Order: sequence, then structure tokens, then C-alpha cells
Amino acid sequence: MTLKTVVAAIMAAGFALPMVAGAAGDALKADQKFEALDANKDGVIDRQEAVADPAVAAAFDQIDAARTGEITPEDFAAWEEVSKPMDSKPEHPAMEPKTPAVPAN
Ligand SMILES: [Ca+2]
Repeated sequence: MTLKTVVAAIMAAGFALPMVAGAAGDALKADQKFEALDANKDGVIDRQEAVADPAVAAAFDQIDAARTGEITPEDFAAWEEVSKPMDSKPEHPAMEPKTPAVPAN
């Protein structure tokens, strides 16, 4: 193994780690939010439960892509992924569809 290879490996690891950590952090955050909203712990968020979070209530039909009247963990995670609120501003308008935040390069 040459020094160049070692440096390349370290750089690759350095780039990969924050990405993995970031993805895991987002997933955990969405998961915790989902559980907090699922008041009766039946595994889905219905309209009554959604009112606890104004942003979720406003975007309910958008999140509930399959129009089942319930938000599944998958629906919620997908919505969290595209909506990505800047901070924790519940009044952040989530109605307009947004393109996923993909780095330009
Ligand atoms: Ca529920």
C-alpha cells in the first residue's frame, strides 16, 4: 500500500462518515417526530393527531401521498426529506412542492 493509497483511503473515510452520520441523524429526528405525533401509538398519524403540528396538518394531503387518511412512517420520512425545515419553525409553509436539497456538485 503506497502512501497515496493510504491518504486516499483516509480522505474517503473522512467524506463518508459525516454523510452516514447526517443521514442517521435525519432519520432519527423524523422518527422521533413521528412517534411524538402518533399519540395513540397505532403506528400511523391520523388527521386528529396531525393538528398537534401545524406544518404537518397543513401538508397532510401532501404527506399522505396514497390518500389513505393516515400518515405512515414511510410517508412521513419521505416528506421530511423533501420539506427539510430550516430550523424548528412550525409555521414554515410546507404546501408548495420543493425539490430535494441536492448539493450542486
Ligand atoms: Ca395514531
